[in-house]
Amino acid sequence: TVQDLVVPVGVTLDRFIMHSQSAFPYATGELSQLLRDIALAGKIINREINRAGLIDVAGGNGTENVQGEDQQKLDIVANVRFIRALKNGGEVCAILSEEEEDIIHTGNDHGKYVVAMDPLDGSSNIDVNVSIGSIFSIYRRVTPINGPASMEDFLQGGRKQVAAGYILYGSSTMLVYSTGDGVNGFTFDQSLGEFILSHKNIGTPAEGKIYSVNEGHYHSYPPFVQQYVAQCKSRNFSARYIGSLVGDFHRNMLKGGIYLYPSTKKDPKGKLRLLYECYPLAFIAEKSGGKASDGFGSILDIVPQSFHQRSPLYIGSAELVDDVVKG
Ligand code: AHM
Ligand code: MG
Repeated sequence: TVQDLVVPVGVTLDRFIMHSQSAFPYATGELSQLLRDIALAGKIINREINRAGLIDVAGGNGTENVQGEDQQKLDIVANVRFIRALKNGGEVCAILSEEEEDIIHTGNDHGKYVVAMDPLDGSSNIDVNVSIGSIFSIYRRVTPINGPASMEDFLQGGRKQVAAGYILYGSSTMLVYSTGDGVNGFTFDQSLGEFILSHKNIGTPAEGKIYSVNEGHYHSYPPFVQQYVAQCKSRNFSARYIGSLVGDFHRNMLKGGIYLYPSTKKDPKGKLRLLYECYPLAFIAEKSGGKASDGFGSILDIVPQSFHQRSPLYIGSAELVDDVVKG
């Protein structure tokens, strides 16, 4: 398996992917190429984010950037960059994005994969220089090759993901992903322009002392969540909430903790989107030894109905998620 390979910390993402592929003698390399395309999109978005504060400054000379494109908000920029990287890569026949109502056909009808993504998550943090992330979820298509992809390719359910992950634009930029066999994290080395394996085979602590929830909405949460939050306080947990799912999830995965986005009176089904926020992070959580629940069962077992459907999310260290769900 991938985890049995002797790949030392410090190798580049490309080398890691090459090694991983050699562990599966029949792998054709298309998924590997797709992961490289996503890494490329991450690098490009990282570059845009890094000079985000200067966009208005540069915009003073006109409304177009150097490529002659209109200056746009970062989430739109990220969406365009992601789609372009996946189109050019050739492995993906269709994309579902938080930014667009319908699926986007890439024109690569021979592509074997579809990708659901949130190109830039953490909207309240985008314009204020706080951590944000990109999230992606990959399926092997079920519709016949050489024809157009359709809805059923995206509504296969969380257990059918062949790979999922995220890019965190934080104090450093990281790509974290799993192809189903362990979770690995790569830190972007700006000077080399490469993602470097820095967090090998990540395992989530079974317990933890951090809880991440928007407590401003406390009075609008269901009673079992209110009780759990009260329990966190009586156990002297630390409250940590960035308001960027990727950042909050990543911290809790490494340190031990739980992230909660319950149903509220305003959003009875929760706020987060099942296909490109909950599923991919639930996949990473489970593959790193953690759990993800909607309050009833595993997020990955929810049968999807529509592209942009929402779900409550309780995710992180296994024992903490169990505590919420047991009530
Ligand atoms: P977005 O897709 O509009 O960015 O919303 C998702 C984000 C998550 O990253 C974050 O955890 C959550 O919304 C924060 O919501 P709230 O401001 O209600 O606490
Ligand atoms: Mg989002």
